[in-house]
Amino acid sequence: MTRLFQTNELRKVQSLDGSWDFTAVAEEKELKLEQLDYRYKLTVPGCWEMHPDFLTYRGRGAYRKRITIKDKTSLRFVFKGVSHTARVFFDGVLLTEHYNAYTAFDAIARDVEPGEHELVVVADNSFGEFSALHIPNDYYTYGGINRSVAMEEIKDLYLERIAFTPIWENGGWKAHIQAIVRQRYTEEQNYRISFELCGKSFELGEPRANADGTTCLSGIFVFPEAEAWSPEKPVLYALKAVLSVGDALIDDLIERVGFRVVTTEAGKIQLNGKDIVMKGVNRHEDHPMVGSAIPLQLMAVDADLISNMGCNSVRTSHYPNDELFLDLCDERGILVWEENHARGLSLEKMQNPNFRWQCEQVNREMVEQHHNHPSIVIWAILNECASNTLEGREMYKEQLEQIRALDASRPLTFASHHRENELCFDLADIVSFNLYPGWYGDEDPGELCDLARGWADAGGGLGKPMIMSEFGGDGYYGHRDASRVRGTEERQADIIEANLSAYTKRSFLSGMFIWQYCDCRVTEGTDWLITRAGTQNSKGIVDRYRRPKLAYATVQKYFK
Ligand code: ADA
Repeated sequence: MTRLFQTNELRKVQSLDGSWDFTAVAEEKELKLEQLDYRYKLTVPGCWEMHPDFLTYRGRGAYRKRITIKDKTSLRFVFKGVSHTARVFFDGVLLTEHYNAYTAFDAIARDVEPGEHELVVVADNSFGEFSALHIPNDYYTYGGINRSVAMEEIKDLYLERIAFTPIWENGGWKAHIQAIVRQRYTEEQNYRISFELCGKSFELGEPRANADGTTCLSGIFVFPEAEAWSPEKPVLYALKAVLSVGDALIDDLIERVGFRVVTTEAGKIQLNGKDIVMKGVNRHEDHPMVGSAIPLQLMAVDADLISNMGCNSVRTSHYPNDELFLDLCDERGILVWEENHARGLSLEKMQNPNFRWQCEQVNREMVEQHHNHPSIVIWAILNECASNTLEGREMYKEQLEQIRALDASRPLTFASHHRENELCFDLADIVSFNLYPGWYGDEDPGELCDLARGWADAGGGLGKPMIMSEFGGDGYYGHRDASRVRGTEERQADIIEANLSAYTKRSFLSGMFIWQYCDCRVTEGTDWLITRAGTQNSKGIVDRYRRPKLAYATVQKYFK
């Protein structure tokens, strides 16, 4: 299942989730698909680390699915996430390659004859020079097809995407609606797209094809009947688009949208004109039994626990999330800070020749693919990277400008740990600090937060909203001790108490995100970060199995 709502009524869509054939692919071997011996069955979505033979396997793995086609057609395979590099073959022919576990991509096979065919996905989760973003880190890069796969039947002309941007003007709702159409041949085509939204029907203007086969049609429409989306009342609407040529209906696409606007003014963040304070947690997609391939049921458990703690927000640290989770947030009115994929990259790591294109791609895919989620109120980039250097600043600038050009309707930020040495506050709309008073230092959280406001004001962030994007401390589940020493649940609860009591009193804060929602697996290694006890980051308010620690009640006390 890829979404929580029906995405098409006309286009034929079939889920390819289920059981796939699998084999590891030896590193030294040149890839010869026909020689692979698929000895295993793995589930898709899934991570191969969940199989007893691949618990810590890092390398390549091939997944195979046999597909039977009745009538000649063109097939579009949509992969919501393959970790971390994918090569997709159809009947032995390479269709596409994609890097990054956390964004979707497609692969198209044209004019497929009736009969049996073979889809093979070679996934690779190895670390090395090629991979600038997936590196040994304080979370785990699993291997496999970790999100859903769908197979669609498409025509020569099809709707690739719809972008919906709500506008509040003169006391009423409007929306800027864009349709991106792909066509196989670049000659001019006569077609039209009719839309339905909020009981209103409308059409988009004259199509003109670009050389690459895409056309973007756009218009602004008013919706007098629309009700606003808000955390208190998350009203969602189906936006239906149908593409036709003459009388023939060719293709369709349904999106789910909400009317809301996000602004930043006078040092605060506003949702529909009202100041908000984001009270949330940082969440990794991780669980001992499924790795990063979190099923819907477990996502709902996460959303329930997050809400039950009293949170109104979640930060998708440190990568774009599975859309099913974003769909849940849309439905439940949970505010989302979504960020691109990067954690703690030094300047040297940012100088990897693949860093820029890999960031450009993940930024574009994140913003285009998740544009219509009303729950996403902030886009962010590059958690704790080299924003304290001039060369790093250039890359922050480039990426923030790229995102702003793709979507100017949401404020931008990045989480910084550089304190008074931060050089990029002027580039963002919101200033955000990762500080760990009580854990990595013994400062008083309130005094440190006031100092941080000063660093922001002096460093280009004057008049901008401020968020404490990370704070917390380790607490090993079940390790309780009256001494309240570091690592006990008691000490963790004390740290959370001290931080929340300071931040909830400070009216200049527009948000606070606890590090972190659940404990997560980290890469095993000898670097200081990844020598963490139990090979896990234990700052979760719940443990990896979602069992609440003592700090859970502390969070409720402040957030509920
Ligand atoms: C950083 C980082 C997190 C996590 C945290 C910690 O601030 O952004 O990913 O590693 O520290 O637990 O130390």
